[in-house]
Amino acid sequence: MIQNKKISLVIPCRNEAKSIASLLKKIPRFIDEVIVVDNRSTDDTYTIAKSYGARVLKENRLDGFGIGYGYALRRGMAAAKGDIIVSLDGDGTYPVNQIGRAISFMIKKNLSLVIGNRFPINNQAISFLRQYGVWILNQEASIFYGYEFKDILSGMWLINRSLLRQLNLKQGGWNLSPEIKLACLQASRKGIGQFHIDHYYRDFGASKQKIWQTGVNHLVYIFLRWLTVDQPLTSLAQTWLSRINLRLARALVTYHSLRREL
Ligand SMILES: Nc1nc2c(ncn2[C@@H]2O[C@H](COP(=O)(O)OP(=O)(O)OP(=O)(O)O)[C@@H](O)[C@H]2O)c(=O)[nH]1
Ligand SMILES: [Mg+2]
Repeated sequence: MIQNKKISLVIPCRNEAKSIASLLKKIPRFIDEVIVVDNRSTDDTYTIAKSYGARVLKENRLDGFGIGYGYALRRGMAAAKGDIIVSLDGDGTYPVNQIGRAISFMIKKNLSLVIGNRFPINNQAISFLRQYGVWILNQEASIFYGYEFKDILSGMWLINRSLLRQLNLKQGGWNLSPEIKLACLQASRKGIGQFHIDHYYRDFGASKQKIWQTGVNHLVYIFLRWLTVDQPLTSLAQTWLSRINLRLARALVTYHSLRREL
């Protein structure tokens, strides 16, 4: 609990048996609830997380690329009871010890979403290629959405539960990460803040990331989302279409009533 706000932490995990214990040991006391969402792990992630007192949910769904990151996060966030829901990866690369400061920042500025921003990076914990990829996606999102994203792919964010309930999140794979930020932006532009965080090397376990595949997938997702969901012209076109339909319907009714009068 911080300033009367209940805090939930949601951690998506797949085969993180080697890192989850050291992460769970570091969870600060003000976190009221820890939810680990395990997605088809073949190692001891489930048992270890449970033994450290986390509530562990099992999620089986995977997207077309065999990733269940988004499904797991959506499941965990939906189950969370906190007023503020914090999410971060289970591989120990995000700073558990900076959650408290990020929450204070969120409350003080009255924000609904805080994105943990890893850039400029304080060490070389992310390869140059990945940093450049994130930069390109930041630029893309900023051009289309008019908001200067610093880290559109950050795996750490804090969200107000009432804002979360308004979002219609659909992504099951890696795209949940840009989706949640863009959906929040559309719902509450003034309610978004970015908070600089540290980022660490992955100590154990293999990366599940296929960076070229994921990168292109994000690039296409951001553009298509803008074009088909968020772009103002889309809603304008919908309004015009419904007006045209209405007029066509009226024309038919008038035609029939005039014919009857003849
Ligand atoms: N529940 C669930 N979690 C996943 C899945 N894939 C990855 N994760 C978790 O999502 C978080 C981020 O995955 P990572 O593999 O660290 O991806 P990354 O941070 O982009 O890349 P690396 O740190 O280099 O591996 C970690 O906690 C993973 O365990 C999945 O299919 N289901
Ligand atoms: Mg990672």
